Amino acid sequence: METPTKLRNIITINEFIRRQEMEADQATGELSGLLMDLVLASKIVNREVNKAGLVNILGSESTANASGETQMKLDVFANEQFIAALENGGHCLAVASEELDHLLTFDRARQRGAHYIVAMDPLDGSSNIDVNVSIGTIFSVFRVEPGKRVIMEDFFQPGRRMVAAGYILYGSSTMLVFTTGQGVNGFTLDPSIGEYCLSHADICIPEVGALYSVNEGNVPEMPPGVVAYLQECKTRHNPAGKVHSARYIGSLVADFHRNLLKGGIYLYPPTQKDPNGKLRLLYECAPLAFVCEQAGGMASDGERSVMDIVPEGLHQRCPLYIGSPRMVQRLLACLHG
Ligand code: AHM
Repeated sequence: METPTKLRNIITINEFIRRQEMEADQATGELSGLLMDLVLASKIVNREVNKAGLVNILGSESTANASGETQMKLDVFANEQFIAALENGGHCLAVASEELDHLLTFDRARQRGAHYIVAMDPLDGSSNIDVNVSIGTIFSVFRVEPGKRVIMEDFFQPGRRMVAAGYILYGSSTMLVFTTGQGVNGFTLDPSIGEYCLSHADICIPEVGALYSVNEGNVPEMPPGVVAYLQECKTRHNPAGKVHSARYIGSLVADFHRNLLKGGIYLYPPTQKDPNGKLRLLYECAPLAFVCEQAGGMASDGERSVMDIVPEGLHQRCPLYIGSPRMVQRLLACLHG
């Protein structure tokens, strides 16, 4: 008789989140509930991303997002799914999204005395959607007073106050990586059972790597210190002691994820066109900075840790240098040297 497939060693994300919650003092289950709402939405988005080439969901939506860029249909879909899951779950008081000018507040969560708010980029790397290249979702979770009528200023908290952050990478497989401040763990979606299973426990970024990720087309517009650092990457005179490889997908989640696992640095410096860089602080830079720091890495805007920046706007931009700590330190030395 054949032995049935053993379930041993499989830890689903539900189980993991439940265990983490049981270990945390005074856990109410609210954060776990909210994370599970994000998990659910990500599975629905994943389903659509996977069949994006097969259905009439590609192409540009005529509306522009809060930053004036043309939205793709899948961006709109992802935005709606995450918002619906967060509203229906009742654990989230308000959402700020790359796709919305203003924040959205949820009455039911307020009546329940919920105390979390979420900032998200529902589908990052949108220019890659119609060419079948990896894209991602990024989220950050902050706490406010229970049942508060949330206003925009409630989102103006530094990354240090984040209670959870993470991303979903829709790539060759779909992964969810998150932190609640107790290290970083990665889960791979097994489509056959529809569950995220723990695949990358306690992720630690290598101290130094030999990958650098940057849009080198912007070099003529970059600060001289960044240009000097990039020059070093092409020699053996750098912390890795070897010539680096350039790897740039143009999907922040995918570029960050690769560097997190293999060791490397991602750079989006200020340019003449975008003096504050291109990326958004609240729902791109800060959540990845939280994940990166928790994995032993560093994230800086060139002056300070991204985690210390207090936002002044929902869609504020911020230069980003993020990845292996010795590489970010070397970049900062070049910037200030
Ligand atoms: P998007 O919101 O239009 O997708 O822009 C965000 C993306 C990031 O995922 C990526 O790292 C960056 O923009 C790439 O920018 P560029 O094309 O200037 O290199």
